[in-house]
Amino acid sequence: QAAFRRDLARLLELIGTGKESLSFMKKRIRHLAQQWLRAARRLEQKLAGRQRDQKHILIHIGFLTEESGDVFSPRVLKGGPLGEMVQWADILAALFMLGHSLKVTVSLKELQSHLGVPPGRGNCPLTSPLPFDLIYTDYHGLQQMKQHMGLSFKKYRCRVRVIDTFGTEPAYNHEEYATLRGYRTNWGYWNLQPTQFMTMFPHTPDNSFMGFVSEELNQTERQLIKANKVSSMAVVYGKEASIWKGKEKFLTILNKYMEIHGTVYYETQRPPEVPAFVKNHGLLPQHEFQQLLRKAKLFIGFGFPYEGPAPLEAIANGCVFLQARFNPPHSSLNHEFFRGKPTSREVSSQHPYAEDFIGKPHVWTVDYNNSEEFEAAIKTIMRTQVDPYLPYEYTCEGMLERIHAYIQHQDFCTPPSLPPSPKTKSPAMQSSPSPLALSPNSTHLVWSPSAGWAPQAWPPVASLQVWVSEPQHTCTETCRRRGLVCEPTFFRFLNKEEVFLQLGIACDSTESEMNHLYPAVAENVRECYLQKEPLLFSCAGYNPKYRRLCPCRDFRQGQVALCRDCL
Ligand code: U2F
Repeated sequence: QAAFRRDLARLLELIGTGKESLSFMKKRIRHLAQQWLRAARRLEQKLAGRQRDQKHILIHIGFLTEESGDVFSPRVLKGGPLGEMVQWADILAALFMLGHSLKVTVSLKELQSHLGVPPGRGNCPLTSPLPFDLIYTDYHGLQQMKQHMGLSFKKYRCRVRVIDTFGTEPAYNHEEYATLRGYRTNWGYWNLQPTQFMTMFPHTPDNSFMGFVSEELNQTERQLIKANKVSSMAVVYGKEASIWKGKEKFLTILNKYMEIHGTVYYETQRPPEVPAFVKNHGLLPQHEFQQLLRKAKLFIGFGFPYEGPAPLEAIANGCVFLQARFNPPHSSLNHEFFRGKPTSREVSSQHPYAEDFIGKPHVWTVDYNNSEEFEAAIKTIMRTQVDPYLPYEYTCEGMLERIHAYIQHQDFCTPPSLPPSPKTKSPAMQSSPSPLALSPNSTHLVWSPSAGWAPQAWPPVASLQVWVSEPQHTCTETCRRRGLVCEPTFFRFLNKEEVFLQLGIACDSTESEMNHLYPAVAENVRECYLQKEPLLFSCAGYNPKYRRLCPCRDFRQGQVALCRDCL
């Protein structure tokens, strides 16, 4: 049984020393310790003594190893990316607070010793069983494990969880398909279950949403913030000088109304990209940056960095976040930053989570090419009262709850249960009767109580709804429009010939093929397609030729990763 921890001191010892990145993470953990403790107590009460097994967990942070170049650590104090370290610090804290037994490594040597690979032996199978139930790592770490575990990597890869900031779509993950269809990238084709990849924001339901946390405020702090807000104070998002390049036009407009603050790293002199009218504080320690946000009214983004933690922190501290809409959206197909990343996701603004999950009055997404719209937004924001806001999924309790549920229920090592069937065509294409039934208003399918079969599924199948997409929509979008979320683990229940019939779709022929858009129907030619390869079940992707069959589910308010009965 795993027991919730009562302090974080032992974790700080486990993390080790010798790198700026590790010091940053430890400082963060120390600073948020009380918040983690309170959250753990609340979750403990909520779970009311439920059985939770203690797992042996290895956390191997590959991007911080010398062997992968460790380009991040030397830039921690120089304005380099901190988002990844924020997330790893929070993952460590959450796993520790939940009471699991942890080993943490940031070097190849330590990795080998924990895995039981004798030094210098390299690419051989492990001689004894892997001593970990779970391994949290990143793409760099995955590569290192593959190189040093030999054939054991294949055997144990179901225990791996990959922390993957921007996400990996199924089409890029499946080696053969990615190679055949041009989805091959530097990072993809690991043939993992797509939900083994864990993202920083809920970018795509094809991956699991891991997240991070932001500081929470108590009632007194909220009141203080409201009383001390300076309605004419703006902070610019971006600690690297390059972000400010070419932004004079916007800064000049903004400067007409507000005092502009920045936290841009510099060595001795003001960076030339930052105009003289800006009050630059230099790169601040994280807690001082939060203090600055508490006073400011506006946090303004100029397009980069994409999808970082800072806008959530700003909104949590009562700022309005103003950002640019990207039209056309940025993606791996048209933007250097995303090129080679294993996703075709279209990024519609600097921070799509802020835009879609939070929105007005906290978030304004406007067309920066239109100076009037930009200026009008600033004027309205200055007059608008907003309260500090933090979505539940970014609180410590929300993160603990989510990771607890994943650890209890996600099992990639046991094959999923399928309906009993006398003749099996392929694991993805069963010939048994459909366990689904038409909803009372005949718009979609739901799990039929008379199916006489209750699969060991998580999320539980009672939350399933099957909808047919419009030709120009992904399953992610199809579910979203119905107030639901796409649930890829349910695809296996609707990948059946009979389901087309139940949905009133006429099929002149039915083929089973590898295609990340299947199951789907090409309506004009009345051809139906089933998915042949379960690893390619995907919420992402569309083609105007097809209407897709989409598995949707409900979700808990403020915790999109979990369905209502998922805890
Ligand atoms: C993102 O990385 P960044 O580090 O650029 O993300 P930010 O949103 O700027 O925030 C990272 C943290 O930096 C902190 C702030 C955030 O938690 O509290 N900070 C600070 O300590 N001192 C300051 O003066 C200002 C901010 C993203 F997270 C990465 O995944 C991406 O790789 C990167 C590029 O898109 O953007």
